[in-house]
Formats: sequence, C-alpha cells, structure tokens
Amino acid sequence: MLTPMDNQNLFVALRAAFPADLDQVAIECADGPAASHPAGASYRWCDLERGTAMLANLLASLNLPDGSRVAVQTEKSVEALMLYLAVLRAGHVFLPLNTAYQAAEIEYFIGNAEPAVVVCSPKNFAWVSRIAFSAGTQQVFTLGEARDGSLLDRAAHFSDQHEPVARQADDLAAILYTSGTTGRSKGAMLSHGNLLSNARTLKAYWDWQPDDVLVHALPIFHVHGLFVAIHGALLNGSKMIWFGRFDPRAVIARLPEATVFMGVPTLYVRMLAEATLTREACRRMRVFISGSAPLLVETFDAWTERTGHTLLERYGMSETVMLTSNPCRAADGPRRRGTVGPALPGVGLRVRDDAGQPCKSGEIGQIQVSGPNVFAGYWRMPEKTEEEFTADGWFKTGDVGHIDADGYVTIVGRSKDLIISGGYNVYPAEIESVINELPGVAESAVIGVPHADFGEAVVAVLVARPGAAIDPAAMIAGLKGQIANFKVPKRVFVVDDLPRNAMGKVQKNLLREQHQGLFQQPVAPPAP
Ligand code: MCA
Ligand code: AMP
Repeated sequence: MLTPMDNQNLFVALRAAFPADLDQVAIECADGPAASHPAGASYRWCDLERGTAMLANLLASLNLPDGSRVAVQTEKSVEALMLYLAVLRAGHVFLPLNTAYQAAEIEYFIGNAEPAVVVCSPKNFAWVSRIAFSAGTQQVFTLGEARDGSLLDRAAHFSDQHEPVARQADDLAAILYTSGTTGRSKGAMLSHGNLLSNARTLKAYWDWQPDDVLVHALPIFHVHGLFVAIHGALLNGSKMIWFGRFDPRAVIARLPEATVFMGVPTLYVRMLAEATLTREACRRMRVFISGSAPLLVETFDAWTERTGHTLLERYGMSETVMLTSNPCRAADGPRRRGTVGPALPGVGLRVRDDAGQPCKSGEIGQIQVSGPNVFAGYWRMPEKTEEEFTADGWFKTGDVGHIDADGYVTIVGRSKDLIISGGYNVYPAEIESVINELPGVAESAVIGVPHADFGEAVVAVLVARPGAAIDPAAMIAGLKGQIANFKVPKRVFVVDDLPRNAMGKVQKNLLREQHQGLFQQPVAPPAP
C-alpha cells in the first residue's frame, strides 16, 4: 500500500513545486480567446490546482478501469494543459493528438489505443465521436479554445479538492504516437518515472532559476511543448507567457519580460526574419533552447550575432524524452555549434557500427541510448519493441552520428527514412502508401528536400499508370483532406520512371539531389 509520501505520480512532484503563494500568476495568455476573456488573461497557481482537481474528479466519477487512456485532440489552451495534468492526477494515461490529424489518422489512433475517454474540439465532435463510439469509447467530451465545450461544463459540478491517485514510477503516464518506417504509427509508452527523471535532470542541467519566466509558443501535443517546456516551468514554479499560436513578432514583443524560450529551428528562423529581434529585446533572456530538428549552423551564427545569445541545442525523441544537451552553465563547458552536446547526466549514449561493435571517438555509427528516461516499449507491439532494443537493453534511436573526445554528440543523419518538417516528423513510407492508393498512380517515392523555413519539405515523385493523367495541384489539394497538412507534399512531380539501383531499390539520394534547390530561397524579412 502506497503512502502519500511515496506516491510517484508525476503530478505530485509538479504540484509540490508550485510556489507557496498560490495567488501568484502561473500562466499569462498572450493571444487567442483567453487573452481577451473578461475573466482575465491570467491563471494563478490556485486556478491550476483547483481546475485540475475538478477535472480529475470528473474523470474519477466515470469509474474508468485502471490504465485507461484519455485521448485528446483539442486546440492549445490552458484548459487543455489542465486536462493533461488532471489525467495524471487521476492516474490515467494521457494520449495527445496533433490537431492537424485527419479522420483516417484519428481512426487509427483511437482504434489502436482504445481510449476510454476522448476529448475533441467542439467543431470536430460529429466526426470524432462517430469514430470513437464505433471503437468502443464510452465518453466523448468537447473542449474549445474559448473555455467552451462539455468537458468544462461537466467539470464545473465537481469538487475542487482531489487527492492525487497513487502511482509507481513504472506506471504508464502517457502514450505518444510516433510514425514507423514501415507500417503504422507506434505508441511510445512513457511512465511517470521516465517523465519525472528527465524533467528533474533538465531542471538541474539547464540551471532553472527562481525568477525564470518561460515563453511557451509550441504546440502541446508533442514531447517538446508538452513535456520539455511545461514540465520545466512547472517543476520550477515558473510563470509561463502562453501563446496559442506561434507569431514571431508577438513572441519577440514579450521577450523583455522572459528569461527562457524553447523552439524548433523554424521558430528561430522566423524570429530572425523580424527586424524587432534585437539585443535589447533579449536583454533579460537567460537561455534560448532549440531542438526537435537539426539546427543549421547559419541559424546558430545569425542568432548569436543578432541577439548576443548562443543558442543551446539539445536532442531527444518521443521514446526517450531528452537525451543530450549542450551545456547551459559556462562551468559545464561551451555550447558547440553543429553538435547536440554531451549525453545528459544519467543518460547512457553509445555509437555502434553496423555489426554492433563500438565505434571509436569521432567514428560515425548508430546512436543507442539507455537510462531512466527511456520508454518501456510500444503499446501492444511487443515484436516492434524487441526489434528496437539491443540484446543488452539499449534503445536504437535510428539516428546516425559520432561522439568526440569530450563527449559531445554530432548527429550526421538518420538510418530511418524520416523527414523532419518544421519540427514535425513525416515518414515517407506512410505518405507513399497513401499516394499509391490514389487513382492513376503506379508508384511513388517521397523525399525530404532542404527548405529555408521548415528545414526540410516533403516532395513526392510518382509514376502514373499507363493512360492516366495526374494533376499535381489537384492531388495536393485532395491529400489535404486525407492526411495532416504538414505531411502533404509541397510539390508533386510526375515522371516516367523512378531511378533504381541494380537491386531494384529506388535511389532516393538521386531524387533528393535533383530537387535540392526547390525551396532554398530564404524567407524575406517582412517590412518592420
Ligand atoms: C504548418 N505547415 C507546415 C508545417 N506547419 N508544413 C510543413 N511542415 C510544418 N511543420 C503548413 C500548413 O500545412 C499550411 O499549409 C501552412 O503551413 C500554414 O499552416 P499554419 O498552421 O498556419 O502554420 P504555422 O502556424 O506557421 O506553423 C508552423 C510552425 C508549426 C509554427 C513551425 O509547424 C509548429 O508549431 N511546429 C513545431 C512542431 C513541434 O512542436 N515539434 C516538436 C515535436 P497550406 O497553407 O498549404 O495548407 S517533439 C520532438 O520532435 C522531439 C521529441 C524533440 O526532440 O523535441
Ligand atoms: P520524434 O519522433 O518527434 O520523437 O522525433 C525524434 C527525432 O527527431 C530524433 O530521432 C532525431 O532524428 C530528431 N531530432 C530531435 N532533436 C534533434 C536535434 N537537435 N538535431 C537533429 N535531430 C533531432
């Protein structure tokens, strides 16, 4: 029997870090309906405490079985964040879903995860509830951006007192779906212990200070915005300036009140295109952190020159949360451009050649990791889980890189066929299978090519069936209703044949070379 003292529920640790004065502002909304709401643009720590208690009590009233999943596809809002915390608090498993996902994608996630509860935007209720009810989900609530929807209406009837449900470190806290190189997406199972150990490591390594203020401008359905940024601020009792959407100019305008910012490289590229990004605007900032996709050295250098701040690049995965980071404190070492820094304290990171033998310092190979942050496996996919771990228990990241003599890691590529566009992952195999089903398509190859804004952009090259006429623009328009918009190819090319090697394998490197100049025009800075 667990006593409250050894309840390892992540919520308990986050709650314990709230400031003593719960009337202080915890979250200030900088945009969207909440910012102009008559009840105020600010949420105090006591609002988070009470709001999560009411939502947790609503979940408790549903008498869900242990380990129930709560799937959530809603716009970003503070209430959506409270829902995440309430799911932890109630001891259930949080399953966040990108708002860009379309019906077929949602159908797969709900069918695979079998959530007991689904929460969606009011505007999507008709189609999401149809999918959820036919998959056996009992409860579908709505939550809108403007504090609207059935979830809050129902929660309003419950007590604002709630004792967090006891959880062990190994108990499941969240499932994050990540696409697979072959086949369908896999749900990475993250435990309370995975998330808390990583959050504590980052709090110490990034040297969170008592007066830190975080500008939060990332989506809250992936690891970066949901775990790295939110856990960081909550575990430090720090205020967040909260943006529902990333608007570079609006974010820069709030930097003078902040000390910490986290973003994918596209966010830094877009802020650099603003004339208002100056040393003066960043005068109070302590650290700018970049991750989720490779940061170009040009962006790194331009940021230093413009703001006087050296970007801190780190590296992680949905399956592992954060793995490496450039140092924050000067005493821990310099931040090296082009590297993702050393392995975080407590994280094991090694590089192996294709035969599984250790690589020497500086030698390129497969990156493998271990540690308390590494997930337990893929939801209901024991074979996939086994494939992705070595016999001695290290997780194969699918990233390729090297470690130098000082322990700094450089990622040079990926053994997995993956495109990272604006910080979102796109698996070519998934897009090819959708395109190959379209009328008139014989076969296709999907590649990532350099893009000045998104880092990489999705491009499809396809062969038409004999006699079929394919209109690339119509195909792109049609795909937008079928798959998440960030996965839709920015360009489609129809060719006679795909280049193949002697083994018959499509030579994607040739296609990438051929199309590499497509989107290289830098984004023009708008007039100030
Ligand atoms: C939007 N569009 C995109 C992307 N985002 N196209 C390609 N890649 C994208 N990422 C397209 C839309 O399809 C649309 O096209 C047009 O851009 C405008 O859409 P909108 O939604 O207005 O775009 P935006 O608001 O400007 O969004 C861009 C963004 C966003 C702010 C960069 O993509 C974003 O927030 N990215 C962050 C992703 C993130 O948090 N990743 C962390 C994953 P059309 O007009 O043709 O329809 S966690 C992770 O990777 C790990 C573990 C880690 O290490 O952190
Ligand atoms: P996800 O599937 O969203 O968990 O994405 C994880 C992948 O993002 C990693 O396996 C890397 O390929 C990539 N990634 C994350 N951070 C970085 C970074 N700083 N530099 C290069 N790639 C990164």
